[in-house]
Amino acid sequence: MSYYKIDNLEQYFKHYNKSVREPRKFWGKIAQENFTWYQQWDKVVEFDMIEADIKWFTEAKVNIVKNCIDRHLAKRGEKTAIIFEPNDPSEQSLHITYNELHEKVCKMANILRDQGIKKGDRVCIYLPMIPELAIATLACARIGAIHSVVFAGFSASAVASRINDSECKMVITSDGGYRGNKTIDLKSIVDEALDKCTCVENVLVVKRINSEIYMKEGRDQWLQPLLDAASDNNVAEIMDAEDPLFILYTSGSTGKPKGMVHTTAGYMVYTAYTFKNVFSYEENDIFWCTADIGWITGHSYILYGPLLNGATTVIFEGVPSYPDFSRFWEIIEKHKVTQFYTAPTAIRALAKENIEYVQKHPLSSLKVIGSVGEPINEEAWHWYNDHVGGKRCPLVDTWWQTETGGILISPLAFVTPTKPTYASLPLPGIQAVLMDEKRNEIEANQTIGSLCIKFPWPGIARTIWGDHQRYKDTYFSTFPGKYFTGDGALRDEVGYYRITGRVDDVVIVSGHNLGTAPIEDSINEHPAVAESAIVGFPHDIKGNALYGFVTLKETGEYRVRENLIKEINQLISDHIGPIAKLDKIQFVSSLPKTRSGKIMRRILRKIAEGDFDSFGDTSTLINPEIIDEIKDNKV
Ligand code: 7RM
Repeated sequence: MSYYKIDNLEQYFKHYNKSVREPRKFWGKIAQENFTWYQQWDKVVEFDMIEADIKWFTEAKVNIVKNCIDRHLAKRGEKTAIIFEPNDPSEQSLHITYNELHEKVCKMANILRDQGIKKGDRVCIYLPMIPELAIATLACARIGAIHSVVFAGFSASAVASRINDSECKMVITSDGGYRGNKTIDLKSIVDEALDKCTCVENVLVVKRINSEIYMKEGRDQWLQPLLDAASDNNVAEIMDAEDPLFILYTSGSTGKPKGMVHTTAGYMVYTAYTFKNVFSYEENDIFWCTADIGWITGHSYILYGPLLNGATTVIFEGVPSYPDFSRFWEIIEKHKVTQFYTAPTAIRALAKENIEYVQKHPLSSLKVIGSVGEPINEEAWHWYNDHVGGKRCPLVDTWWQTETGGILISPLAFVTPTKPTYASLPLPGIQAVLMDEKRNEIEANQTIGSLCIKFPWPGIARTIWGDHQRYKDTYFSTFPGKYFTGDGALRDEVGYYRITGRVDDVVIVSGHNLGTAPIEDSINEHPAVAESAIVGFPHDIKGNALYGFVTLKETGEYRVRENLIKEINQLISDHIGPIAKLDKIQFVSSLPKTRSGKIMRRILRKIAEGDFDSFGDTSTLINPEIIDEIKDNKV
């Protein structure tokens, strides 16, 4: 019997139970039967959940790109691997076959080696959603270089800190990119970032928008001439199962972004398995995930998961609103997309527009629709289910994190009955538990708790780049011996999970996880600002938006509030990116603080949400009188 594909609910429970009772047999069999290995593993899993040491498939030798591309060539060489849909619908879309992808990745891999990139070196990829982004990423993995893809919306200082943290030797970027009716000047952002970096030796530049750009002598090279001269004959690097595959930065509640490290074999097995089952993938399906490859969702479900299964995956360069709000629906119709995977923020934005945008496109090719990134509210769930899924496609609400590598809790299409706003049941191998404030496991259903996972799964991130202690502290110390997700969840009477949101100080704005601390840090740089506290509040389109409470220094110079608000948002844009700009700013005379000097964000959150009913226990405040002032002047 194969464990790779689950066909019905009864089988799900069978596989789930097997995965708990005999995890080694379960994952060993899946790994053995569905991938190409140079050498078998010694042990399926070894772990210490106190020290946060986790290893899967030790001693095994493998290359993930051989599994994504080469092994499909005999059977699927002429099959489309990637459909590229450009920003502008009048530009031709591209169909890249597995044979062509192989050739392109091999050439790119040879260029990287020629430029001195070796196994274990870090390469920063800062590209728009064009085929070269996929090709560069896979080329790194082919030669064992660790890719660090940075989303092309990040500012120069955010790029610089990511490059420096992992000491990247190379940056791969483009002259620019198209996004709706705008162009973005990626190369100049890289130039500015590199003023603050000494580790980068080479910059390779893809031509996309044909803009005039600065090329630094001895550092920057156009990619095309190198590709023209490159051989397509490339021998993949033989990797250890636990060699790092990539670093992907995610914001935390405090301090600098965390460089989550994913390793080769476990990530490969887990993304392939979850892709296959959650989306019920079958040969000849056309899979479209609208995320950017710069996020984990794009890594796992645009690139690795689909390609490992020999699927056809869509890469879309543009935005849902350009040239108009029918763009997504037009693409589904045009390419006969069978699985469509997007975020609640996009659904809410599109649901606000005229229903004709969606109605004028037959979406009959669709079989499965998916959601990811934040809790999907009931209204959005029904709109998506009724108008996009036509009430006939299962809607899979997939809960997971950058740290988890792949989907952990989700319905399996055509297997798990769906329930609005519920991510439903944990996948096989995922031992989810809810914990109460006393750190005890909650046995009963119909309760809310902190969501933890008590046994490792193959896709879990292994460490934070350069800071294993922080990894341990962040994920394994709150509930010793368990992986703490940072999310709260409710479990219903049949064991379905509903994710309620972050229990720490991260706000999800339009699906982007934003740590409030770094935003506060950048505001506080303004000469007029004394202190600030940022919280999220519910927003129709973005899911959450940011509300900043700011105290000013008593210099009396900054009387023009409008200018101050602009300057504050500019600082945020420069440091983090425009996505982190504040929707509301309120100047206050002081912030509610506890005796130990901690800002009581709980109260600010309530005020920002407009909930003045009860502020809970305020006895530890040194300045309780401030609550009324803040409340009365809410913006
Ligand atoms: C994949 C991704 C992770 C955080 C996570 C949650 C929230 C993600 C859902 C969700 C409710 C969902 N990685 N989240 N998916 N909340 N329902 N289906 O988003 O690292 O960027 O974010 O996102 O809070 O902890 S991420």
